[in-house]
Amino acid sequence: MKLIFICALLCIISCRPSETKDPSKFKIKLRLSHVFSPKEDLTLSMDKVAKRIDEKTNGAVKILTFPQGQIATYKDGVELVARGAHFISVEDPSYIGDYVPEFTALVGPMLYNSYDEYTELIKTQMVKDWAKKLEKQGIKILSLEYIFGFRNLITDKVVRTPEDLEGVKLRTPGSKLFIETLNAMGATATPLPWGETFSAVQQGVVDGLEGSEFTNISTKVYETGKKNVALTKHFLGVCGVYISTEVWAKIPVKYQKIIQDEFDFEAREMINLLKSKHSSVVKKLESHGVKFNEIDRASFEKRTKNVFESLPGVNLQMYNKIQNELKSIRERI
Ligand code: X3X
Repeated sequence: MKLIFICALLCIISCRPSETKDPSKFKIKLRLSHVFSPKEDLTLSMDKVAKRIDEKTNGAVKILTFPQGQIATYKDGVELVARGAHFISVEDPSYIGDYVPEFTALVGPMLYNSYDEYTELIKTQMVKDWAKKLEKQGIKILSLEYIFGFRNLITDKVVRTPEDLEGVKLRTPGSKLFIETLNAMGATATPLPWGETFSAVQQGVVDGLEGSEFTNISTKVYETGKKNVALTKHFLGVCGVYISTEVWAKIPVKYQKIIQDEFDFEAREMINLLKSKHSSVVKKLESHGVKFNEIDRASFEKRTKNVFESLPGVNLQMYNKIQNELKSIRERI
């Protein structure tokens, strides 16, 4: 908590924009925070976006990137945004779901079969309307598209059914959505920040974790000895990018456009990159001894559907709306 307040104070004191909307006089510094490691694509993407925005605004908009949870992340990062700090939070959409629960439903369990289904869904009027609701709570979405792969279970034992997860402790991020989902799948969810995950796995505090192949390869999860990956694809690993509506309103339109365009452009680049390298990443993981197995999908789907009823503010109506949209998306893509 202390860290959040120091960070908020720093943001308020040192990052005040010049009180002008004249682009030639305007300057702003924004801190961008996430938990990803230096070699992960998301980290590289955020650094590229920050650099290009700096160049294209001739230094007027400086985005200072803080990877690896150096400053506020997860729920705390989103809270800073909602409070109007000069801060950009890059997190799973379930954290903005604390403000508009539809966003938790949007990234609920076992919804998507491909990245494209999700990227088409977020273009719908339904999701645009949710974003407007979120703006009323002080949070503007700059992107919902920073995909980092489907999240699968990574354990010692081979997992095929919910019964195989009985008594298995799995690390998850602290989002209620993740905790409820992993419990519904049959495991015992153990919420921990990413920074504590490796030691928890190595010391046997947890029996495994869940994450994408891209997380596995870039952060060397395979070195923990957890070499069985059950292809549950229970979540699409995705981060949104969030900024305070108040801070956004202070930025001249000319610079807003540059910022928006750069985040949009890089998200598309990252998706294309991930699609093109997924099979080689899988092969590389296999060369490190990682084994992948299919699961009894119907059993996991049956269990996780209840999550759409058990989370605060989330309901089956939202699930059905999403499924309806997905049905028409699947017909046309
Ligand atoms: O809100 C951001 C994501 O949920 C982060 O997921 P997490 O904590 O499992 O971290 C994934 C890693 O790839 C970070 O290095």
